[in-house]
Amino acid sequence: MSQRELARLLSRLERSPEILQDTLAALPAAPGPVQRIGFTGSPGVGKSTLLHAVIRELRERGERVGVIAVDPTSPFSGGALLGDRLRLAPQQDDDGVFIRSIGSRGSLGGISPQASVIASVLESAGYTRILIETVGVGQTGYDVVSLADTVVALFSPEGGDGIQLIKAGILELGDIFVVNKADRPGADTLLKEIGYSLAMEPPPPTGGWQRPVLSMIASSGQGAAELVDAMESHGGWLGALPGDHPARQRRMQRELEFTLRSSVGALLDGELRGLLDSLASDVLKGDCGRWDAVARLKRALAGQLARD
Ligand SMILES: Nc1nc2c(ncn2[C@@H]2O[C@H](COP(=O)(O)OP(=O)(O)O)[C@@H](O)[C@H]2O)c(=O)[nH]1
Ligand SMILES: [Mg+2]
Repeated sequence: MSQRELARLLSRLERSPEILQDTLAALPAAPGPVQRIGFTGSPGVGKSTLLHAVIRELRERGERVGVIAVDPTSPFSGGALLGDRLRLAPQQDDDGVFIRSIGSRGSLGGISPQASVIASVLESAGYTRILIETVGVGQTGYDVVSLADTVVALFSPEGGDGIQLIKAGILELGDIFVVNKADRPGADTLLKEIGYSLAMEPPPPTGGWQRPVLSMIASSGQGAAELVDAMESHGGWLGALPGDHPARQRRMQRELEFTLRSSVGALLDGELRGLLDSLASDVLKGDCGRWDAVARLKRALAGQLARD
């Protein structure tokens, strides 16, 4: 499938969700092993810059790369400024790189389901590495990372990230940790802090993977090869595990859970919004009890979910 055909197929799926199931079921299986890699970190930490360096490295290694950008401020996103377009230009001309961005809500029943659909389509079309850029934990990007086989968590000495680390739950989520902007003061300290925090944590229940903490200067590409090495190692480690290994079970369970949560959230924001609003008024007017309102919402939700 050419890039243009791919883009057209994805747009058609976004416009006509009713053809989704059949279209996905009819897609040929991915021709070989694929890996979904999620990149998460606060805005400004350098995710987009780092992705460019990673794309370049993966292309040099012969991989075909799909990019799904969820961060609305990302230069990959639609409506990018001219400067960003220029920055992206060489890679946009490359047939081995396909970039798709998702608006802040996602048009296929939420961001996660939409990202999941795009990833499946790209994998079927022979893209072997799917990079997912999202904003930091606690924002919309969090659940999207749960689609990833490998999670790269980014930090920078500029962000004051050190203290936030543990609260954010990212220690549990990340498979590879990157301190970006190693050219800035404080990078070494942050690197050590993350190392200590990981060492203090009880080992993750999934075990067996030593989570590396890498330092990088995304803007110059320094450290990109080491990061891609780590990504490949993690993919290899995960791929070699049996399907019933806890690490794979947890990943799949997380993906299914967040995809469902995302679908429900999208329904509450979309089709069920009107009902929600009118029930709220009814409760306030005393026409309906709150638990009755919740019960009616649940029934409507179940109906909508069954129709999807
Ligand atoms: N000094 C320095 N600046 C960087 C580095 N990586 C990215 N930046 C800059 O940090 C800013 C935010 O980068 P961006 O990739 O858009 O971050 P995102 O919001 O996480 O996607 C940009 O001005 C980049 O040029 C780095 O390694 N060192
Ligand atoms: Mg970005």
